[in-house]
Amino acid sequence: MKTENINHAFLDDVVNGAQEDIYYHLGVTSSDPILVQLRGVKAVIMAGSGERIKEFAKHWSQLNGDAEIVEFPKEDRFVSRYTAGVLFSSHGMGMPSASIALQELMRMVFFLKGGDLAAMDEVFWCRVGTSGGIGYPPGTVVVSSEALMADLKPFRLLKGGEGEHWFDCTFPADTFDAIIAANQRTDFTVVSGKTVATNEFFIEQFRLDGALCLDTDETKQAWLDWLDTNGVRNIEMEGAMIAGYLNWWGFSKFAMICCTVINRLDGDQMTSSPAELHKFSQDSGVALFNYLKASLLDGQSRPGDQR
Ligand code: R2B
Ligand code: URA
Repeated sequence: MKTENINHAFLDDVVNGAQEDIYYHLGVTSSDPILVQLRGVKAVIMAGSGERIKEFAKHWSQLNGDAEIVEFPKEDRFVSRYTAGVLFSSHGMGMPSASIALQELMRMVFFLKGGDLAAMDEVFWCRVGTSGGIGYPPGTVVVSSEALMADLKPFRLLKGGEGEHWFDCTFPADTFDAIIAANQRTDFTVVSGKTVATNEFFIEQFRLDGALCLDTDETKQAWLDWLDTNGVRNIEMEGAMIAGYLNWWGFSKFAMICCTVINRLDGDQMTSSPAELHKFSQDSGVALFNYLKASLLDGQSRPGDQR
């Protein structure tokens, strides 16, 4: 862990009880009794939708002998559940929304682990989501090796008038390799590659079907070709920030697993049926749970198992 990048000035007082931390958007505080049950957290799983989080928690509970599911009381911003060592939380859509969820989850993990950096570094983080693929049929699962912004540069934030703060957006290779190894026998294709994370679904993804359109077939194709040539396999809206923040604290195990719901070389609109979309979305969950089973359920693990 990179202790110099952790906000000890605020967080150490939360651990020693001098300061209560209010995880406002998650709807709990560091003195909330429900957090006592979360101290054994081994993994934090994020997904865009709250419904997905509820399904994931139910599934992980079932795989763990119907372990108790702790429900966070507030659900109007994010939905969070904890069961059998895994904290599941939704993050909404886009980097601004997801950054709020992630910062509160990072603060919470610091508190839950009592500021013990070695214990924190044991925690696995993962976003599971959807994406637009480049050159792969819908339903392909992409495990990200690196995430970049729409200009193929890493995630950065504005620092007022002083310029920008840049982040390292690589994903740890050991982790994405282990996820792929745990998914050798699936009925869907799993690949690794770079991901572009945009701040906009239409304009920044060069769609021609937005209410606002700044592009033509030619400029869109040129952008997609440029991404393809640079090893980008899919496009979504959170990965660069997530990798950037987790690298900033120095976590060593984190990943992003996204199914593709469209091949952007074929079009902009989602033409897959609801049943197909459901299967795609289930498959990224299967890929996650195959890894969680292999890494957390020790002797009982059966990598490659399907749900
Ligand atoms: C993928 O899908 C969402 C947009 O439809 C967005 O949250 C993302 O990253
Ligand atoms: N999510 C995105 O951000 N883009 C897509 O094309 C599909 C899902």
